[in-house]
Amino acid sequence: MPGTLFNAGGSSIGWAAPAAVGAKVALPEREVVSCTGDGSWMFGNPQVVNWAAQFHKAPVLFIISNNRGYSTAPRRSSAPIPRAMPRANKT
Ligand SMILES: Cc1ncc(C[n+]2csc(CCOP(=O)(O)OP(=O)(O)O)c2C)c(N)n1
Ligand SMILES: [Mg+2]
Repeated sequence: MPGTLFNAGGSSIGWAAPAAVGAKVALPEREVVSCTGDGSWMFGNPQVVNWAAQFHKAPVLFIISNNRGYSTAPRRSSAPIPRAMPRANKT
């Protein structure tokens, strides 16, 4: 549905989870779903996000794609130094 899918407008990881709680506080009658990678989830300070969601009574569904690490960033930036790849991505 138009106007119902949002992102940070750039590549700012960590935005999705707190933004989803903010959206739920603003529009409590709507269902809010947040989709992130596991690295992005950790960047969003999950303890604070979960606390804020409870405090404001703003339940949100978090869907986290867990590949046990950063995949996109190291693949691009550390190609010349393969041993710099995070362990979780060496499997
Ligand atoms: C604020 C911010 N810091 C750092 C980056 C660089 N960065 C781009 S993708 C990424 C890793 C994302 O990890 P994850 O969410 O697990 O997704 P995956 O690459 O594993 O699919 C990082 C650190 C960024 N885009 N924004
Ligand atoms: Mg990941």
